[in-house]
Amino acid sequence: MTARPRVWVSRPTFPDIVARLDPYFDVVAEPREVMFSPAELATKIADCDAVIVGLKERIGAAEVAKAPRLRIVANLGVGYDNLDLAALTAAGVAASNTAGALDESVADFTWAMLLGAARRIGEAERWLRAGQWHGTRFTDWLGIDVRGRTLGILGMGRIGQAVARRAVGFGMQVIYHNRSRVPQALESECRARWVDKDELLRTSDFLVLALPLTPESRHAIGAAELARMKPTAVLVNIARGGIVDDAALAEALAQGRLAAAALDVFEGEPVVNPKLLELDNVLLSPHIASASLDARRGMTTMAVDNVVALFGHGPHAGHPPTILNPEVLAAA
Ligand code: 8YV
Repeated sequence: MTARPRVWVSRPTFPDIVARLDPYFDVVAEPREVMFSPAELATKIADCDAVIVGLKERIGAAEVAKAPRLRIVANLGVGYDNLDLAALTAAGVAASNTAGALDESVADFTWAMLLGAARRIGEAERWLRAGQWHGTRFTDWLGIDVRGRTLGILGMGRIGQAVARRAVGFGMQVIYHNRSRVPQALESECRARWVDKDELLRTSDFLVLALPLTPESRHAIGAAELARMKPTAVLVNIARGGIVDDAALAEALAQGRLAAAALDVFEGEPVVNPKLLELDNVLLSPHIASASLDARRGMTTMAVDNVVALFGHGPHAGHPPTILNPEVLAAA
């Protein structure tokens, strides 16, 4: 009897969804959240035909060289800066992400953070819990309204678009910067206008970052960009740590050159720049924008679907739904 293909799942997800692999594969699912060293990771994937991994697992040329049977890396996330896609493609290994499974949930969370920063919710809650509420004056806790203001979006992919759609209900104008323009119907639906990056920085009252981390987008918002923003503006990063120069941001916030920030992602996370932690005008969350039950279950389903389909099973047999390097399938 030929051995069944082997799948490694790098973190505990939803056992009922992962169980859909059982009819076709031998599955090894990690019972605990573990941060694997590169050597441990290489050992884990060495004899696998497929792996389902998260952003903490960095897979590139060195790892695939040690995994001769590997056919697919299914990433539990829409961003895939943890994968060296060129190296995977060169080795004939397919890669998939979870585009479409989390966009709406991340967009909801983006608005929670944007409004939370604008209306100082984190700061007010800390103050209340510290037992400092002995009364408030009429002019205490003044925040910033969103209505009538301009929302800027850097990176108008699926998440950026979902954020833009919600802006209509808040009565905002939307401007965006992206390599390519979105379809005109969507621009009209969201009253969105393409602008160059300079106009985006200078005009936005709220600037949401929704672009992938690539060598080109690293520090897309650094000291020079922050200096071009309005001192009354609020910056929201739900994209990736590294897109913002966190040290430059902390300085701008401390000096009142930017009104506030809301950050779900950080350079070097889970370590957060201590200067950010000292500031009241920044709302912080631990990279949880996709952490709704529906989104995380949807992401797991999508990763499983990609693996099952690549091996010719299930409803998408032969056509994994969210492959990042389809040229690998064409060559197979
Ligand atoms: C993570 C994310 O995948 O989709 C992405 O790119 O950053 C998140 O959804 C999630 O935090 C699990 O690591």
